[in-house]
Amino acid sequence: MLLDRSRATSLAIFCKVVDNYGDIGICWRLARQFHEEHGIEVTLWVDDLHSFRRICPDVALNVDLQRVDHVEVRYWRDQDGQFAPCDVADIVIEFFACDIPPGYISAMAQCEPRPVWLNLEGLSAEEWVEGCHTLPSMHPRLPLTKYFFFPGFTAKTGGLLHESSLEEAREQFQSDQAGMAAFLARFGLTPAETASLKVSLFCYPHAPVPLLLDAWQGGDAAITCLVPEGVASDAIQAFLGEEARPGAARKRGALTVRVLPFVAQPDYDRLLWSCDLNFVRGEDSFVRAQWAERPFVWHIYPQDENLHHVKLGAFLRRYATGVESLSVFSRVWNGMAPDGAAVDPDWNGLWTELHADMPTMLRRAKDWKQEVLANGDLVSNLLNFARLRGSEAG
Ligand code: TRH
Repeated sequence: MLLDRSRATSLAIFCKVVDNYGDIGICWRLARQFHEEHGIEVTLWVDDLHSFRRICPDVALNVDLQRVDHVEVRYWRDQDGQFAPCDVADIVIEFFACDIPPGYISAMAQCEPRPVWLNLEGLSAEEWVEGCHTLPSMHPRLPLTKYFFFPGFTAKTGGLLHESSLEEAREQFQSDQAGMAAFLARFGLTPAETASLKVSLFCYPHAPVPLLLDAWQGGDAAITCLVPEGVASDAIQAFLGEEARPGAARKRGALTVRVLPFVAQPDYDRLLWSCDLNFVRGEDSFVRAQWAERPFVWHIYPQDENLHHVKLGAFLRRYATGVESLSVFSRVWNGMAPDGAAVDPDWNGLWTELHADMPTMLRRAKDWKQEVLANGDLVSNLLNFARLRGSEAG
């Protein structure tokens, strides 16, 4: 019986965890959304169940095959040579150009019709992305074509991961002050901390956290900084004067620092929705902060030869229009001198400017969200593309 790939009903995602939680964080969101919103049978191949379990505590370790939230999760270790055409999904996604098992590729080549094979790339606001989005690449030996699929911020890209139920959930949460206070109280926040300016802090270890904490401590505004365990540990430990474990907290001057446990993904969204300002990093928390409709500052994942500075600049040119203080603050936060010159940043000044611009940042956050959501969501865009390619092949 010939399969009809234009009505694709199954999908495989291959995820290699290079670092941290973003790779699996994104793949897990993709997997759930394909199933929940489009009824697709999803198999998620992942090579690191420990990272996965941090963001999704239902995941069991050292299990080859498990079902989590209706997604088949396969522990990807050495399964090459074990694949037949019947194992191949209608749509195959390799995440961030990870090399999927050669045996799976051979099985794909034996399928009739062939699956739609996509390489889902990393997110960037750079202009070249539009020219590369959906470009095909022929396999050198086998009758297979792989397509590059780029998430992005414009209509000529694949858009961003965004669940259809997200807006309603966020609006409901943010309009329920008592519920939000109860959520924060779970982490030990006192009423005074809940009433203060709440900042969540998620960044890489090289961020200049001690300097920012100094500025906050000596400032006028009461600030509560919520830091997930394991983030900026040295700086947080120095501030606390004790180990930065969940529950640890200390007030100095205007600043209270409180260490939070690393929570499951849905609670991390709620944390972003609860705070007045979010410091986020990488790719996935960066996108979630955009959906929170709250001001945010991005710590970008570092790359060789400071390539990430180019990416940061590209994003700020699109996002920080009309909010110069955010642009300057973000560059300095990421180790980038504002005009390419070496600077000894004045963190009090940077913070004062950013703080004063927070109402403008809030308005920008709302407008930006409407702008990027007009491009559709990544999962729907990807499925439409795959089904179109599938109908051409069939
Ligand atoms: O963890 P990251 O640094 O991941 C990075 C980036 O994705 C980067 O682009 C990639 O190349 C590199 O990994 C390999 O930051 P990111 O992308 O924000 O992912 C964090 C994930 O962790 C995200 O899904 C949110 C989730 N999270 C929780 O579930 N609970 C928490 O308490 C926190 C702080 C995060």
